This record gives sequence, structure tokens and C-alpha cells, in this order.
Amino acid sequence: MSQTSPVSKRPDLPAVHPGMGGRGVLQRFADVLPVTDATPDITLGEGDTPLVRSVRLEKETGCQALYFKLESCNPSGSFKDRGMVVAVAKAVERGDRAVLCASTGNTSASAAAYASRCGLEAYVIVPHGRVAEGKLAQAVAHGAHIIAIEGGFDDALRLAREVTARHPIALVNSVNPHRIEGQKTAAFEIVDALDDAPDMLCLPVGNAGNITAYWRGFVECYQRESAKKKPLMWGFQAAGAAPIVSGEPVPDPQTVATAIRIGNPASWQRAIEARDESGGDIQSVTDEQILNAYRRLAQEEGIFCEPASAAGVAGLLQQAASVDLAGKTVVCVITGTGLKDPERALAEFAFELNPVPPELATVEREMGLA
Ligand code: AN7
Repeated sequence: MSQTSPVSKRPDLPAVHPGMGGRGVLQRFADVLPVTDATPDITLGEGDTPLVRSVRLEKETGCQALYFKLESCNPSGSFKDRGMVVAVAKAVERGDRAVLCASTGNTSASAAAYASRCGLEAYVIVPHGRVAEGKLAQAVAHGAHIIAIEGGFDDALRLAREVTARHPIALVNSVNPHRIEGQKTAAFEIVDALDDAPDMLCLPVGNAGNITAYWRGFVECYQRESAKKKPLMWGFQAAGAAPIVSGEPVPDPQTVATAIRIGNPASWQRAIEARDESGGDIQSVTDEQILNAYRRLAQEEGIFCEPASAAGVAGLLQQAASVDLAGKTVVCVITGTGLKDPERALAEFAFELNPVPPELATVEREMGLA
């Protein structure tokens, strides 16, 4: 990452510091976040994630340069940490004793991690049977109180709003403005690394907080003149959970990408604004396209992400079939790690273990060497 900062090119504007070994989002971006003297300086080393160039898919899409922003490298394994560190710090600053979120998994893992670090209680409401095991394991390990409901994410978020309206508990879903503020810092890092905004940003859309946050981040870079342009925002929903594409809520969303199994996104309107103001698009991709991208990222790029993250790449491949990307720089956001859902990978790659005797000849035969 270059040592120039995304907003420091005009001396009259506050400096944002480039990445430096685990200082975290609150320290590095204090000047552009709602940080006060009373905000506790907490971090788990979130942010400053790698921007890695594609080795195979780039050529296929015909773009000039394709990069993956590896948000899977955040401490709890997803982009949620950037916003969660701000939301939890502000909860501590206000004197809250507990945080609550509804979650398809990653938000709960992140909330549980930061809450445990700050000595807050964490409550998470999850759709029963629809959360990858690794994400639940994280919430359990961090000591969160887990309420599994017989319903979907949209029910969980409605309940979380109702509970926090009645009790002094901080709601840390992306309806909390501090979450969006923290997550916009990923856009700053991309501008810093590329020395400008990309032409297109591709990402999965679930509750639509992240597309809202990236758009805000890129707009701020443009206003501060650290970027000469703003990217087209290309968001992708799973075909069975694509309310923004169809224009109406989906009562019973279905998709293999459980993280984005959301039928009535909270930031729906802001996602539409990001799409329209940027001249971008929000489209749907089928589970088959998602799993194809999931497989190709793992086997051709060395990137093990979760299916929801692959939706952004599936979307780019879909767009490349009809849009000329020559000369364009594209960034796909890899929102979460595949390690949280090993069962999905083992099922997807039809993996089966057949134990053999511990003998050289047998191992060579198994390897196709004899
Ligand atoms: C890996 O954890 O909604 O459009 O409750 O985990 O900002 O919601 C997760 C969402 C993309 C969609 N990729 O982001 C939750 C949750 C991954 C995710 C999304 C999620 P938004």
C-alpha cells in the first residue's frame, strides 16, 4: 500500500494515515470518523486489508486490471469488523452495557468479538438453521447470548429494532450510522492503493449497508480530491433473494449464500441511491453462478471466500458478457472468508476420504505416480 493518504493531498484537509501494522480503523481514520476524546481506542487489528490483483479472471473479463479487496482478512473474517469497531466504541462511549444485532452470521461474530473485548454483553438474534456453523461458533466462543428464531433475517432485524426501542441496548446492525461510517474506510484504502477510485466496484448486496458505505466513502474521496472519479457501483443479489432487483420484498428468500438471504433490506433506498448516483446497476445472480465463482476463486485465484462473497465475482462475470470492460479497473470485494463454512466447501467439491495403508507404494499410486 502506498504511503500517501487518501485525503491528505490537500493540506487544508485532515490527514488520514496509511496502513501501519494493526493500528486499526479508529486510529487510522480518526479524522474522518465520529471519534471524540471520549471514544475508547479499541481495535482487533481490523482494516488495512490486502488488495490483490487477479491472475486468471482478469483476462476473461477483458478489463485492464481486476483486484480483489480481501475483507476476509479482517480479525473476525469479514468486512463487518470495520463498522463494528466504531459502533461498539460509540456504545462504550455512551455508557451502554450491552449490544444487540440480528444476523445471518458475520455481524453476530463481529459484534460478539468486539463486545467481549470491551466487557459488554452481546445478544444476537439469528435465523435458526440458516447460519454457517463457523459463524455461530464464533458467537459462542466470544460468549454472546444467542437467540435462534424460527424465522428469517428480516424477522430477526424487526425484533432487534423492537427490543432496542424498549431497552437501553445498542443496536449494532448497519441501521446504526456508526457501522456505515466505519465500513466506508474500505473505499479510502482502495483509493489509497490505486491512487484513484476504480471504474467499477462489484460487491454482494444483502441488507445493503455495505454498498451504502462504499458509496459514501468514494463520494468523500472525490469531494476531497483524493480521487479523480467515482466508481460505478455494481451490486449483486442472489436470484432467490433479490428484492432490490424485483422492486418488492421477498417474503421467503432462498439462496445457498446464507449471508445474503435477506428479503427486505434495511438500506434498500440508500442502495438504490448508490446505484443511480453512480450510474451503476444492481442485478441478480443464480446460486449456480455463485457456486461457479466460489469454485473458480478457490481454484484459479487461491481465494477461499464464502458463497455470498462469490456473488460479487459472479456478477462481474455476468456483466463482462455484455459490457465492454476494456481499459477499466475493477475491484471485487471479497466480503468474508470461506473458512466459516467448511461443510459448504466439502459438499461443493464432492470431497470424500478413502483412508489407505501408510505405505509408500500406496501413496505413490494414490498420487498417480505409479
Ligand atoms: C460475507 O451478518 O447481513 O449488504 O447479518 O456476511 O451490507 O448486508 C451479512 C451480510 C455480504 C451483505 N457478504 O452485506 C449479517 C449480514 C457477507 C455478508 C453481505 C453479508 P450487506
